[in-house]
Amino acid sequence: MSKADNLPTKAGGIDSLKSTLKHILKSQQPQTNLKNLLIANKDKGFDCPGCAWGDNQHGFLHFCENGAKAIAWESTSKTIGEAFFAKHSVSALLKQSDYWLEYQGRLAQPLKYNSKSDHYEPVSWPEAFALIAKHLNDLSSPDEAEFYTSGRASNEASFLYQLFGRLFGTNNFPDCSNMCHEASGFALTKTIGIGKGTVVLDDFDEADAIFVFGQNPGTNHPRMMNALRSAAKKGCKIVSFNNLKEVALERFASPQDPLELLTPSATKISHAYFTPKLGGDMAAIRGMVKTILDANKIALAAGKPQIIKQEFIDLHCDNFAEYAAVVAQTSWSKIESQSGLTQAEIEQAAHVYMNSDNVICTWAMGLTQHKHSVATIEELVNLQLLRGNIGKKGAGLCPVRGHSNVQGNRTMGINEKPTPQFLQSMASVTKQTMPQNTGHNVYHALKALCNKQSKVLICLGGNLAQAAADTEYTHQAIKNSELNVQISTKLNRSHLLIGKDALILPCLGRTEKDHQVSGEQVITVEDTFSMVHASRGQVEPISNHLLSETAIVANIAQATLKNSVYNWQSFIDDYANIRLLIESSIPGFKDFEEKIRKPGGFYLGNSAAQLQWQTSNKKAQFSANNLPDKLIAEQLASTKSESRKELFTLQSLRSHDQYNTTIYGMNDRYRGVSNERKVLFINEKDAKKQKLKEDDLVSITSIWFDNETRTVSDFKVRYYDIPKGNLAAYYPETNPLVPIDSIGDNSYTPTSKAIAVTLEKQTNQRII
Ligand SMILES: Nc1nc2c(c(=O)[nH]1)N[C@H]1C(S)=C(S)[C@@H](COP(=O)(O)OP(=O)(O)OC[C@H]3O[C@@H](n4cnc5c(=O)[nH]c(N)nc54)[C@H](O)[C@@H]3O)O[C@H]1N2
Ligand SMILES: Nc1nc2c(c(=O)[nH]1)N[C@H]1C(S)=C(S)[C@@H](COP(=O)(O)OP(=O)(O)OC[C@H]3O[C@@H](n4cnc5c(=O)[nH]c(N)nc54)[C@H](O)[C@@H]3O)O[C@H]1N2
Ligand SMILES: [Mo]
Repeated sequence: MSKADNLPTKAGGIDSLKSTLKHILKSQQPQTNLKNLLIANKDKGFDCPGCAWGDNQHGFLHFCENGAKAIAWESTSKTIGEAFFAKHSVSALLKQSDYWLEYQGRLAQPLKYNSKSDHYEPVSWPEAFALIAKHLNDLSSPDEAEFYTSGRASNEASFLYQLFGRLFGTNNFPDCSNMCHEASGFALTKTIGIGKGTVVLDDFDEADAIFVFGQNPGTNHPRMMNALRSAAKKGCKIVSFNNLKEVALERFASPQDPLELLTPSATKISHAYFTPKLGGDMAAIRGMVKTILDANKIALAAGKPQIIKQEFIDLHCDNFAEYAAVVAQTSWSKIESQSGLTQAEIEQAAHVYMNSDNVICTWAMGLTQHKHSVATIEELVNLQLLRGNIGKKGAGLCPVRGHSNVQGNRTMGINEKPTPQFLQSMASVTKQTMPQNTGHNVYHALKALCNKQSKVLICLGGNLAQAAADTEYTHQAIKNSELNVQISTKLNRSHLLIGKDALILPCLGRTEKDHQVSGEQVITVEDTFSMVHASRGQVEPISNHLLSETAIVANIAQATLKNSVYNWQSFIDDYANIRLLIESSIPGFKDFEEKIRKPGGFYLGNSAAQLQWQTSNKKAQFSANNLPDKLIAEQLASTKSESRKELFTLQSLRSHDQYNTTIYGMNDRYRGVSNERKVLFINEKDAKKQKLKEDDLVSITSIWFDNETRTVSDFKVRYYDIPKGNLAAYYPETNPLVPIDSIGDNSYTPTSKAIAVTLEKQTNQRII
C-alpha cells in the first residue's frame, strides 16, 4: 500500500481543533493565547496576522487553526536578547535550521553586529538610528538604498515608511507582493483599471458558481472555507482547478458545526474538480471560452438568446473582436496538451459557467507564480467579461491575498512603480518634490545589491533571505550590503547575512498593546475585500525594549532627514496624526478616524465593481494573448541538449504547518505527511519510470539557460495523485532551485510554480 492511500478524507473537524490546542500549548502561554483567540478579528480586538481574508462579524469565534498557529507563534513567553547573542556567534547561528532560529523566542532588544567578535551586541535605540542615518546620508544617491516591506506592517507604519523613503529620494520599495500577487495587480490594472479584487465577502452568499484556481484555502485561508462551505450548502456550484487534489476543496468539516466536528460527516465542497498541468490554467480557461463562444454561435444561428452578454460587452468593453479571433485560432489539440485536461472536462467546466448567472473566480499562487501569469489572469478577466460577471452581486474577480495587510501596504504607496497621480498627491501634500523614476522591485533590488550598486538594505518585516528565489544568489546579494537593517519580531536567516554593519530592531507584534504618550494606539489594515478596519493589541509587550514599527520608522526618518518638514515625533505620539496625513493624500480615506471607530471598519470602494473602468480608454479590456508557445520545461527540453534526463516541472508550495518561511511544525496533515519537510510528491508511474520507490532519497537539480548548478538533496519520494510530468515540494526548501532570472513576464515574480528539474536517485543516506 502506498502512503498516499492514508490521506484524510476530510479537512477541518476535530483534528483542526486538536491542532489548534497543541500549538496554543506549545506557545507556553495558553491562557494569554486563548484570550487572544477569543478577540481575534473581532471589533475591539486585533486583526489576525494569519491571512488577508475578510470577516463579516457574524458568529462567536473568528479565528481558524492556522490563524491560531500564527498568534501562538507571535505570542510566546520566550525572549532572546543580550545573553542569547553573547552565547551564539553569527557563524554558529548560521549553522542552525530556520525552524530552530525562529523558535528561540521573540527578539527583545535592539542589537548591532560587531564584526570583531562576530556577535550581535546590545545597542541603544538612538545609536541604532544614528548608524542608519549615517549610512543613508553617506550614499552617493538615494537609489542606493532598498526599502523592503513584508505584508504585515500596518497602514500607519507603511505610509510613514514610503513617505520617508520618498522624502529621502527613492522609489526603491521592493515588497513581498513582488513574489506573490504582482501578476494579479498588473493584469487587473491593465484590464479593469484597478489592481484589486472586485468582490466583497457577502458576494460569496449570492454566487451561483465559484471557480477556485490554483489555491489551497484549507491551509492558507481556512476562514475562506466557511464561505465556500456555506455557498456549497446553498447549492452554489464550486469548481476547483488545482494541480493537486487538496482535501479541503473536496470535503470540509466546520469545527464550529457540532455534527461535523464530532462525526465523520463533512460538507462536499467541489461540484467538479480538475487537475490541470502546472501552468495549464490559461489553456484551460481558453478552452472554456472557446466552448462558450461556439455555443453562442449555435444559439445565435438557432435564433435563441445569446450566451455571452452582448450588451455588457458593447457598453463596457474594448477589443472583443480581436480576442474572439485569437480564441477561434486556438486549437483544441493545443488547449488539451497545454492544460493536461481533455476537451470533455473543459466543456464540463464551461457548462457550469454558462449555466450560472453569477460567478466569482478566486485565485492565488497557482496562477501568479508562472512565466505567463499576467496573461493567465488576463484570460480569467476575459472569461468574466464575456458574461458580465463583474460589477454585480454574487460575481467578480477575487485574487485572494496572502499577508494580512499586503493589500493595505500597496494602497499606502509601497510600490516601486507609483502612479503619477499618487506622486502628485504626495508632492502637493508634502510640498516637496517626489522621485519620479521607477524604483526597484525584489528582482531589481537583489540584482542591485549583488553588483554592489545598492548598499543599504532595510527590511520592514519578512525574511527576504529565505523568501526570495535562488537562495545562494539572494544570500550573496544581502551579504554584499554595507548595512543590513531588519525590523522584526523573530530571528531568521535574513539577520545573519552580513556584509559590514547590521542591526536587529525588535518590534511589537499585532497581538501586543501599543502604548504611546497620547494613550494606547490602534493601527489599521485592509483585507482582501478592500475593507479597512482597526486593530488593537491585547497583551502587554513581551519586553520593555520594543518599539512599534511605526515608531521605528518615524525615528529613522527623524534621524536621517535634515530640516524635515515634519515633526516625526508627533506621528509617534498619536497615530491619528498619521491618519490625518493619509486622509489628505490617498483617495477613499475621508473621515478616516471616525470611520474606523465603526464595527467592521469601512469599504474603500472599487471602481470596477461600480462598472467604472479607469483604463486609458475608460473601457474594460479584452486581452488577445496567444497561449505560450511552450511552457518552461518544454522550452528547456528543446534547447538544452545536455539534459538527456527526463525534465519535470516542479511547484514549490506551503505545508499545513508553516507560514511562508516560518515553520510551525513538520507535519502536513492534509497531504498525509508527518515529521518530514523534505518530501517530493511524484506521480507513481513517473517514479517507477525513474526507478524510484517511496522513501528513496533523491537530489533535485533545476535546469536553466545559464551555467549555474542548482541542486537540493535528501528529498524523500512520496507517490501522490499529481499529473504526470509534474512534481511538488515545499517552499522555502526548494528556493535554491528557482533561477533568479526565471521570472514572470511583466510581473518579475519568481516562477515558483514552474521550475524545470531533473531527478537523481541518491545512493547515500541522509546526513543528519
Ligand atoms: N497557514 C498559512 N496561511 C497562509 C500562508 C502560509 O504560508 N501559511 N501564506 C500566505 C501568503 S503570503 C499567501 S500568498 C497565500 C498563499 O496561498 P496559496 O496560493 O493557497 O499557497 P500555496 O501553498 O503556494 O498553494 C498553491 C496552490 O496552488 C496549486 N497549484 C500550484 N501550481 C498550480 C497551477 O499551475 N495550476 C493550478 N490550477 N494549481 C496550481 C497547488 O497545488 C496549491 O494547492 O497564503 C497566505 N496564508
Ligand atoms: N519558492 C517559493 N518562494 C516563495 C513563495 C512560494 O510559494 N514559493 N511565496 C512567496 C510569497 S507569496 C510571499 S508573500 C513571500 C513571503 O515573504 P516574506 O513576507 O518576506 O516572508 P515571511 O516568511 O512571511 O516573513 C517572516 C518573518 O517576518 C517577521 N515578522 C513576523 N511578524 C512580524 C511583524 O508583525 N512585524 C515585523 N516587522 N516582522 C514580523 C518575522 O521575523 C519572521 O521571521 O515569499 C515568497 N516566496
Ligand atoms: Mo504571499
